[in-house]
Amino acid sequence: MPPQRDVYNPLLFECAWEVANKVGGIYTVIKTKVPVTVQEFGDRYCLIGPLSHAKAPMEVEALAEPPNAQMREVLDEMSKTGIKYLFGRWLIEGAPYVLLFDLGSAADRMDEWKGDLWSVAGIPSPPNDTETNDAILLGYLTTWFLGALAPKYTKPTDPAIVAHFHEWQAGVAIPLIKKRRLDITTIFTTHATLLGRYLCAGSVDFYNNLQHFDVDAEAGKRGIYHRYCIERSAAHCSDVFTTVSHITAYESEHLLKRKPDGVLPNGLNVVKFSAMHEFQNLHAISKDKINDFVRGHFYGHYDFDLNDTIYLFTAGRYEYRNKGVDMFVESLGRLNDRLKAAKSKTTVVAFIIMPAATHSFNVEALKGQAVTKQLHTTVNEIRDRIGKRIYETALRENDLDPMNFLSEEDKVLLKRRVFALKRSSLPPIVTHNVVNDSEDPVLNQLRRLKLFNNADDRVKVIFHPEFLNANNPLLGMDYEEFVRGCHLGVFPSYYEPWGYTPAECTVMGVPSISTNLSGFGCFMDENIENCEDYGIYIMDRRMKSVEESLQQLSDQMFRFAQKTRRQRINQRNRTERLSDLLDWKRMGLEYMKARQLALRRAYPDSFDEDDEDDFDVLPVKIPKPLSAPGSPRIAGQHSYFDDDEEEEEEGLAPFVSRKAATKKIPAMRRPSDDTKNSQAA
Ligand code: G6P
Ligand code: 1S3
Repeated sequence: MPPQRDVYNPLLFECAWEVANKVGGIYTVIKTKVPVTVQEFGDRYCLIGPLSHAKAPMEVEALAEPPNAQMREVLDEMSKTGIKYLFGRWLIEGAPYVLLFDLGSAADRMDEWKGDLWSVAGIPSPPNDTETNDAILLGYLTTWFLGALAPKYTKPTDPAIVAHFHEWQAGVAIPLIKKRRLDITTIFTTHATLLGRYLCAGSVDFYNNLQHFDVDAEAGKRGIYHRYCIERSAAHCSDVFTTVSHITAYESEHLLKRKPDGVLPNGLNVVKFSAMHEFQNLHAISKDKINDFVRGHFYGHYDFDLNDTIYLFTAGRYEYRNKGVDMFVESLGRLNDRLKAAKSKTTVVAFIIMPAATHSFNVEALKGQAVTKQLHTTVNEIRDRIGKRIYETALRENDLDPMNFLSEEDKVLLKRRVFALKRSSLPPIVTHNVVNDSEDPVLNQLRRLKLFNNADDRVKVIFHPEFLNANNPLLGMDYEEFVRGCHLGVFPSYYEPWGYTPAECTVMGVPSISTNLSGFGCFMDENIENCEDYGIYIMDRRMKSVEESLQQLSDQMFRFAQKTRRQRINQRNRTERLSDLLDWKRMGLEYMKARQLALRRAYPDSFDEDDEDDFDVLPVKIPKPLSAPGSPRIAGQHSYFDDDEEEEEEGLAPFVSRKAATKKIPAMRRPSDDTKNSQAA
């Protein structure tokens, strides 16, 4: 008979490599989700991860001991055997408990644990893969901790334990928990598949061949068979297996050979401004800062009107093909041709923010900022001097001759500054000295397309091969500030399980282009009719040829570039109103459902009979949308956990669920960009 536990007040442990340890997107998932999870679990929630001695001191406040006696006892026992850890509060909104294991303190057990992993789960581990070694240490330490904790809760009134693991690096614990039959219910969420990422980065027609890959052989060829085994066993041994989008669910079904039980889309912690126009003001303020940078970067060639300039950008990890940078650059070339042919006065400045290996900033880029800064300072000084002269003269004389106010010295000074603005070269297309300049795919493509920032180019390009931060001497803005100042984010990804970049744009009221191969793009398409009205452009990379997709992308950018300021303002207002859709207050419901399912599978007898009927709407109601009057309404929420036998029988619906298609945010009543009724007017 299955054990009985208090399934209404369980303990929740969430384990990931990126707990208090920023590496990539999973950090954002976990960190932004914490407030809603803490709201639900309070002190019954604890995150588990590896201890990074470099990052943890900035992120975690150490506590003398854990709050409950059971955890204290277990950690004391572990500590006596030499295991080191940091227990404390993660200093983020919600301040959850975190338990970070010092993997080095368990390194002497590595060989024993590797042998055990092979004998209990058949998972091999080569000697020199540090990432896998670390994953094994984290997995064994976590299982040790949870395995010692679980027997301390054995009464039917004791809380059940839910352990939620993210990605293969945290996944080793799952087969161990299963093999050791620990009284813990497990959830595994994968945010991508190892094989999917590798295969897509090559030149494979991935989505049309998903069913046909010889997965073991493909993993072997790429030297990741052992990692693949960890990922696959975590998927198969978990009580509930989930991923972040339908498209990755489809991929997981074929590459990991288990159809996910549910989809847990990524949310954001949406902070609403009290006044609607506030985010528009922030756009204007941030855009001014980008304008300053652009003035400097294009010094000597600053012959375009910033009032008629729009800023496009793409950003993320430098995965040239997976993140669709190849498509972006190619379509910039086409956009340039089209704007020129249309004799457009609009200038497009396109930023590519992706870190590559560099030897710091290049001199030309730095010089541009320096000479314009000098000019600015000189102009301000002269302005002050002229102000004083006018004041003095006006007090004494009736006849003011403005020609007299600029002194000869000031004229000379000004001329010197203006001469410094002359340059023989074109404004650089890259801000840094790239280590592999001649092999860099972005630079090579820009060169091939002759996008050199010539005077007659309507599309100017700036490749910034470093993530942004406010202390950067060139573009001294943090990422959020930069995004707010831009007009359109472009993310034509080929492999993108979710895609936080367009989601972040949306909550900041910045329109974006994503694709129907990204989790975000599919999610928005499922939930909104006429996405484009809301500033959500979705490029078709699934049903169209590469050429057709490129054409569509350059059409979308061209249409956007033709919008008037008023139309852009209207569109931003609509985009921003979609933020409720992406708020964890709503997205978090899917996590609740995953936990409910895990608890029901492990402790079916612990649920009240009456609960059974509620399963379809597990477990709580969708909170009221917070949007301002006139905002789009969320008509319903599709849940992957909805009990739909028909769909179950048919297999996983590829990408878009039939159900979801019927529950969309309605199309705009006024789809045209009518300028008269603008809310921002
Ligand atoms: C915001 C500001 C306006 C400004 C506009 C510029 O809406 O509140 O004052 O005129 O941005 O928009 P644009 O799309 O031209 O950057
Ligand atoms: C993954 O990070 P990535 O950029 O390698 O996880 C993210 C969080 O779930 C997701 O947004 C992204 O699409 C995945 O690819």
